[in-house]
Amino acid sequence: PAWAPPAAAEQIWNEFSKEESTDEATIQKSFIRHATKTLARSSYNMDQFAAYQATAHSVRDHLIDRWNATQHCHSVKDPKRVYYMSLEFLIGRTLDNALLNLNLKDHYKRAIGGIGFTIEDLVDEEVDAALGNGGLGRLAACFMDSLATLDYPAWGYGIRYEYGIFQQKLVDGYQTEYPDYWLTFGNPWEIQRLDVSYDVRFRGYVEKYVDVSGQTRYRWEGGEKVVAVANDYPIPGFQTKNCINIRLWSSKPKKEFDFASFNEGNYDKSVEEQKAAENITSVLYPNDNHMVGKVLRLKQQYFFVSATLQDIIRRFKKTSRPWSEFPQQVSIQLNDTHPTLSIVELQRILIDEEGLTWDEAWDIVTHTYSYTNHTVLPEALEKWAVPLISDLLPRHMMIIFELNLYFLQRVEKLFPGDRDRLRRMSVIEEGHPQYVRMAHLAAIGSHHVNGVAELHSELVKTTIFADFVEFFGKEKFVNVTNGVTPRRWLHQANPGLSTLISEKLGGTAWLKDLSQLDKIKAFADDVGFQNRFMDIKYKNKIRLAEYVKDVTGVTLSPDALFDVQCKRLHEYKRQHMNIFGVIHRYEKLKSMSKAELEKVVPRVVIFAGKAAPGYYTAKLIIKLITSVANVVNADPQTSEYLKLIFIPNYNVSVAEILIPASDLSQHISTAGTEASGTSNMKFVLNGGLILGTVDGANIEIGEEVGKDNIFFFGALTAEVEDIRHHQMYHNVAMDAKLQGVIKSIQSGRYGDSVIFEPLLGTLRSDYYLLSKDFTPYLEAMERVDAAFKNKSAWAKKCITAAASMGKFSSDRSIQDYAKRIWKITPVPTTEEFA
Ligand code: TH1
Repeated sequence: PAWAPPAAAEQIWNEFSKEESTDEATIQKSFIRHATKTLARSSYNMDQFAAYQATAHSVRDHLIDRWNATQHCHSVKDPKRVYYMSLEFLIGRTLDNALLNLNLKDHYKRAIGGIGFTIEDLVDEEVDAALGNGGLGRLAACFMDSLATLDYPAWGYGIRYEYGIFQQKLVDGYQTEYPDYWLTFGNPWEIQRLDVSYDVRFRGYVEKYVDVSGQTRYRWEGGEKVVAVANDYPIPGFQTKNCINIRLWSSKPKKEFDFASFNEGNYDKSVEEQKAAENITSVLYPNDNHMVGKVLRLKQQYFFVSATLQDIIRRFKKTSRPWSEFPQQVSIQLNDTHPTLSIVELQRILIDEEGLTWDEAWDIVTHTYSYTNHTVLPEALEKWAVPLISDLLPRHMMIIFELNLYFLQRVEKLFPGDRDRLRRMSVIEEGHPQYVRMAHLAAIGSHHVNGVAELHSELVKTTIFADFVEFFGKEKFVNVTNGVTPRRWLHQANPGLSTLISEKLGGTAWLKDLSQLDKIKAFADDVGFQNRFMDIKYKNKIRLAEYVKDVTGVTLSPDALFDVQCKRLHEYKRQHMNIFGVIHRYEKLKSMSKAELEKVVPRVVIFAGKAAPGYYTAKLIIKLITSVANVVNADPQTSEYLKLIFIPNYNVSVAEILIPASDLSQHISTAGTEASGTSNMKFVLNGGLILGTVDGANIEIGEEVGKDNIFFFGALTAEVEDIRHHQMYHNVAMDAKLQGVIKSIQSGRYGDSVIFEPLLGTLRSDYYLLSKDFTPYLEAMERVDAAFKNKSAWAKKCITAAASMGKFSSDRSIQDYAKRIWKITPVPTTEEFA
């Protein structure tokens, strides 16, 4: 039984657990209390970082009060909850975001100013929480912000990696990786819960036995155990008391120490086990859109799945409901296939530990889970070797074979004698070794499967899950177009524009209902408004230019067109087409007369992004960009007209500077390869235009902003396969302009061209259609240059486009999920809990 305060003490508890007030003196008192007591500093022993820490601890107190109130409220009301399981949460910094969401920014600005620090400086002291690779991880973070803001009873679950995505530095123009140990100076935003811990088993054996009622049953025994410890990350909603939680697990050894072994003098062996356990949550795998079948990654997945399910089940059991009510209380969303073992683990717990029949259990499982697919690229689809799973999770492997058998029996019944269909649909890919196809498992165990943009959701239905649509019916396969949080990506990253919009719309309500942005369209023709809008852009460009000067030493003119492509390096995203385009532009500039040059639109081309450490071609693209940059930026003949920048170590904080400063951003994936993209939404929301292919969410952005306010080019998804086939079997000459670019590289103009041969070699089979799309790409660029020359018309395009972005709030995405998939409703934290 839980402890309750004696009646006489209740008053004291109520009084002293209230959230602190936010007047200047109280904030200052809180800051100094944390500086002196939490950090053991004093006024003559402070620096900017300590001031950041003291501020963070002070803000954390507010977060925790709201966290407590929200969680208390949700325990009492006990609504259906959604759990968002994700191996990645790319949060970035927290201080500024928390201050804005809690509506405390101005209060802290004044209070901290009075103590002798500037809040903007302190914000810059924080290191990013970079527990994700790119779009998928950032999407999870945006979703958490929206769930909190919309008052949904939701928790995120993930892993507390000690090392986030590696830090990227350039050495001689090559990417080099450094460990991202983000916890060096502690993390004020997490609440370590040493009391919330679970054992997680690996390996061992399966025992068959007959229970008291004569039933044959199985239990998983032996092996080794590690402990999962909870760390809670509060996520405050915007202008609501609601504060939700991301629970991140870290691994600890079960036995602190093997004393017997130690006393025998075998020190090494006794710490080995300890090290192995801690290794599990040590590092984030740095591959985006690519599967690497490492055992440690599989261990991470099961570790996180097991701890999460134990936690969810413990919470469910508190209210003593029958198991049949589990799906009415619990909805679990799988962020890609990474947490798919959760489906098997729940089935195992229900039949092996809770004594349900297979069918009872499977019914519960399939009414609990839903799965988001984020890619159809074959190299990204997870498959695990059967021997690997058998060794690490023997009981799970049995259950996978069993559920596959039942599944294939149902397929056989519906499509008798169709052997090839059984082979295609099986969870097991036959071969030596066999593999488990995680996407099939996820689809079979879920009630809904969704893609992340209209086109992608169609591709999901017609490619990887075509057979599954025929079997389950098309209703199971739905679309939920991605979105981004306007709080971080406009209000926080672009305060100038946010203030202008609030002024025009008469308040900040639009930040919780982005469809209201539409009303800004009325000002698109207003020259006064255009000037203010473009002046904000200009100031953002100056801010970026200062940053670029700082990290690269190159000076940029804010009058140039800022053309940005920042995203993970990947051949399908075609950064090489962009750099080839830059080379083409440079060669052309070199051949121009003075008179011709005067008509040119000055351009700054900016790249940023990390390549997976093992992705050779992607790293070579970086080297090409930096090599060309060295030549271009040092050329006095062209320097007024072209600058080329590679910003190192792209992360959320860099994105917050980069995105609001772009005039044009490139989203130029081969049609059908980029599931959605989410930075495309952020760029347009911040008053930039897109140069893009007819792919992913670009298409829906185009529908919203209108065809005059986006620059589309290139082959369509439906044409891609034919083009590839044609290229393969007919002698198709490479695009002449692209040939010119290759000649330029091979001339040695950008250094020894031998190093680029492997990259140029990819153009022989040209899987990503650079040759086909190159001329259309350059033509689209010319349309951009022409449009940019007319300042007023350009401003109108940007304003109209930004004002059309209402659809792409992650609030809309979350409401889609809540209504159509999760069947949950908002539960606001009411006053009696605050
Ligand atoms: C990305 C998709 O590539 C991108 O188009 C999409 O906007 C984003 O997810 C959010 O939906 C993906 N990231 C990953 C990362 C891993 C594996 C697959 C994908 S798909 C590790």
